[in-house]
Amino acid sequence: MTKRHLARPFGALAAVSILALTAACSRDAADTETTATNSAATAPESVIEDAGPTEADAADFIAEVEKWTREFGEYYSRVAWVQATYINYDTNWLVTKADTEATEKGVEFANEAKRFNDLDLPTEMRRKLEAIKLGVNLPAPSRPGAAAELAEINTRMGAAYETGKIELDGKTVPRSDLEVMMGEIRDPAKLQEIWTKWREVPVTADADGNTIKSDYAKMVKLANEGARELGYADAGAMWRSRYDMDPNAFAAEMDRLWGQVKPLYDELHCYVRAELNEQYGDDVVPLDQPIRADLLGNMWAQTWGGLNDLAAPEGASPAYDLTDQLVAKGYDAEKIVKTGEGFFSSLGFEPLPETFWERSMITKPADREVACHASAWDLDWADDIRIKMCTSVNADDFRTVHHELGHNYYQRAYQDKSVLFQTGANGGFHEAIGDMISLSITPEYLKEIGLIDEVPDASKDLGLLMNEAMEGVAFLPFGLLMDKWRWQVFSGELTPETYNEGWWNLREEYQGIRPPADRGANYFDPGGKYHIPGNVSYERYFLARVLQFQFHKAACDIAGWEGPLHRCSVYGSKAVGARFNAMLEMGASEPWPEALAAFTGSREMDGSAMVAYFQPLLDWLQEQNEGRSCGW
Ligand code: X8Z
Ligand code: ZN
Repeated sequence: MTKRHLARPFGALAAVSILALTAACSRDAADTETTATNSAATAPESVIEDAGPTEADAADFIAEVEKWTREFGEYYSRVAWVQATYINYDTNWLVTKADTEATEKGVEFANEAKRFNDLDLPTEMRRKLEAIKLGVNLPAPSRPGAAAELAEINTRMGAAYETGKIELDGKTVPRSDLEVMMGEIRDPAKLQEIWTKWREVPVTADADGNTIKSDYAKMVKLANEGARELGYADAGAMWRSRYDMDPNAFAAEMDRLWGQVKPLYDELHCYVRAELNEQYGDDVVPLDQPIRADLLGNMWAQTWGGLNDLAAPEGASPAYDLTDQLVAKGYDAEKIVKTGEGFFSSLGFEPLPETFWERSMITKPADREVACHASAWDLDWADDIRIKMCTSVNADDFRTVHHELGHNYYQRAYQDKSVLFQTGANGGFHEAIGDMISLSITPEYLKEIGLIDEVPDASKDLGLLMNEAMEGVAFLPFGLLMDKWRWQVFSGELTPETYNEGWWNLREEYQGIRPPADRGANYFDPGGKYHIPGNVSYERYFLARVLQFQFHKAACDIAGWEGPLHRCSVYGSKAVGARFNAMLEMGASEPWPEALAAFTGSREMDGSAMVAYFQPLLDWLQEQNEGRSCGW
């Protein structure tokens, strides 16, 4: 698995990780205790026995880690890129090997960083040492062979997820097609069939008898052992430690934010359940039960845009369908990406480099297995930025392209920082950049770029807000529970026997949904979501949903917008671009509240901008739901 600082695809295949990467030049674990840094060897103090490490030792150590990270990180990223865009025996072998080395080195450095725990150091050095300690996404124990075992498991899980075959009506159907079908089909039996088949993959054994489920349990054991060696309670606590605050305080912060936005979700759930009840009747959608997960227009019921037609407030449909418009105006995948680039250019960002267009994978190749889950990459800590997507011409992918480009522009903005700081202020920031831009894709903007011919008037506002809510509001509890589940797994509260039960308990409690049929303990339904076998933490997306609206509001204020937030587009605002860039170029060099303040003036993540954005819809939903018995 990967190092946070190593390879840096955002949202990429498991093996690779997310943040930036790891550490420095080589030495194996056994040497760590005895090998002094260069300065220790030359500085007079270091010859005195028992003298503790000095600031100069720490500086040398950090420089070593930075150098190794820069060099190995680029190598690792290129190996990971080749594997993600051409999955086969050999590329899996290569990525496993690189991953093993990255983990071994990262763990070694993380352990070594602890030597400086008691030294009084300048803030920036202390921050770099903390980054080194947290640099491994999933730490392996340092005993020989453990990193290789963990890397093998993770490569196998990731590849099994991406290449798992699903047959429908006697034909193997590409996974991305199945995802689209979940938003289009309205036959409950067919939906249930696709939903169920998708979830056979995590429990289907390979030739050696491994399943995603059995591998997941092995991964948990190893990663926990590794995390404990590094001084964390478990791997979940390690993941929660990346937020410049105590891991328990971070969990409480997530709950606080959820409390702010939950009223939006509760009203939306109540309304959508009633609409589904009208469509399918009491037997399929009883009004006092959680909603059947396969009916919500999405493979994971995480966003509900597939049901926009069904949810549209009467008389307030936006009068255009972005998917239809993209098709009607002859867009292809590349033109969608060009359009996204155009938005960033309008804010004053430099155009994407030529190499982006030469090296990105924008559509699904016909002749090989690839990891279709969208991701954005920075391969050389500089300008070799790319996206990897199996783009379809539809509104969903229009949004996802902006999301991915947000990662790329962030990566480019902080490229002059130390490699240890070349990541988001926190994980939520990285996911929120392109999403903030998406909120500026208003009808006015679409007209300006020629995608629609007429701007719907204010009588369509509720329809526009509803579409946005089916995306952003619907997502909130899913964004929250993914890692609640993982935290329970890593802490041992859930075991392989209770993985699935624990999953559905959370799905019911937070989302108010239920499986279409009983799911026994033998299933592993969380494994049907990319980020679980991929070991990509998910709290970042929940935070991004909140930050996205907070950023949007700040941007609209900077642009001097005075109308309703959902009609604000900051397209073309150089003032917004400049302030935005001030936050982006900081990377993780300062605690995230400083970055947040640089753009928004606030030092707290805050759900109130999201609530303000949706206020007119919330009022309307409350009226609609009057007399209904909401909840489950
Ligand atoms: O995984 C992603 C991105 C890559 S970072 C496409 N997202 C989450 C998901 O698909 O589940 C974006 C929204 C949530
Ligand atoms: Zn992302």
